[in-house]
Amino acid sequence: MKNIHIDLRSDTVTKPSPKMREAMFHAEVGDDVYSEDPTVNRLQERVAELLGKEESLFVPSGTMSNQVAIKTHTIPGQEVICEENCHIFNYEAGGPAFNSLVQLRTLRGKYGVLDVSEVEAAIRPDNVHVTPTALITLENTHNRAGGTIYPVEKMREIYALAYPKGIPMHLDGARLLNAVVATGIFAKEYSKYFDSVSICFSKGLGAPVGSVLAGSKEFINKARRYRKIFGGGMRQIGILAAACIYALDNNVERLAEDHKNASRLADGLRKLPGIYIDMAQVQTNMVMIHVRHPKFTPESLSRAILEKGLAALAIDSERIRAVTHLDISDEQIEEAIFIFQQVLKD
Ligand code: TLP
Repeated sequence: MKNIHIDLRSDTVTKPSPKMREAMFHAEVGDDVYSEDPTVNRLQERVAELLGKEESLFVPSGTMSNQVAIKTHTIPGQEVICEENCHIFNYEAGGPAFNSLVQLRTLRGKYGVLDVSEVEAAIRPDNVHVTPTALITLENTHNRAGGTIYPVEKMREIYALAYPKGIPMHLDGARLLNAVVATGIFAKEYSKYFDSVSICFSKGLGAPVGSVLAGSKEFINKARRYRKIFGGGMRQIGILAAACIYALDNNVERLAEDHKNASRLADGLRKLPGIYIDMAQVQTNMVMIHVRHPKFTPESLSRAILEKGLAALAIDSERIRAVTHLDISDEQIEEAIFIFQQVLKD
């Protein structure tokens, strides 16, 4: 690995701060498989309250959270509707097929947002030939769409369609708190349209590990069993939950700084030759950098900036993704713009 000086590959690269580590050091612990870890219980109560759900469950990762949710909502042979660029479809290693024996029905969204009429058309009729629709999943903020915010009224429309048909909804809210901070809309307001909601602490919130899945008491009871089957029943993990509680207390409001940094980065880069940035997409802590340069592809440009200590991921044949987070300062954003300038000039 090159010497990375500015790491914009993801907000997952954040490292626990000394104060977060101190909170972890002092955490009270117990055996969480027996539901006896007081710090985990405290975190779960707080997240359930934050999301307006009866209960919640600590899991090791966002992937496990989504996978446990899909397993809990479905039975083999069913279909899950999702947006074609969502994390569940693109980055969970085929988990829905592997773990739950379900197929995904992907729909194309705009900025990750689905049109309710397309969702309606995708819901299967009651017919022996077709795969029953068991679940609809949405993502907020939407990662591959560039950290875009899912408008709450669009969620409400899909809920109004799904609820009377008895189709549950799951929200991959890995970065839901980015949307909350950017819009001022309460987390509960987003999550009330969903039967289950997953949030992550290991992204912009800066914890080393941890996601929480929230839902009804009945849903969480069932999910707890699947978490155990998936190998996610852990023991004295109050030390991890303490990092998440610290993040809730200290690292939520400051997400606004990451959003400001992403805007600044986008604004600095969009003026460079061979670079296109859709500014409407820059809503939270990500910048999708379209490379339209005679000399560079996303891959070769990301290699060239890495030579100068700046890391960002080429995510497809058109784009580099840059993600701002709590380990990136204002000065580093200016430096990142400068590095792009230099490389594109050379
Ligand atoms: N996203 C990671 C990579 O997996 C792509 C990243 O660098 O952005 N939901 C969403 C929306 C996510 O962006 C991620 C992680 C997850 C779920 C999974 O979380 P983890 O990595 O904890 O399994």
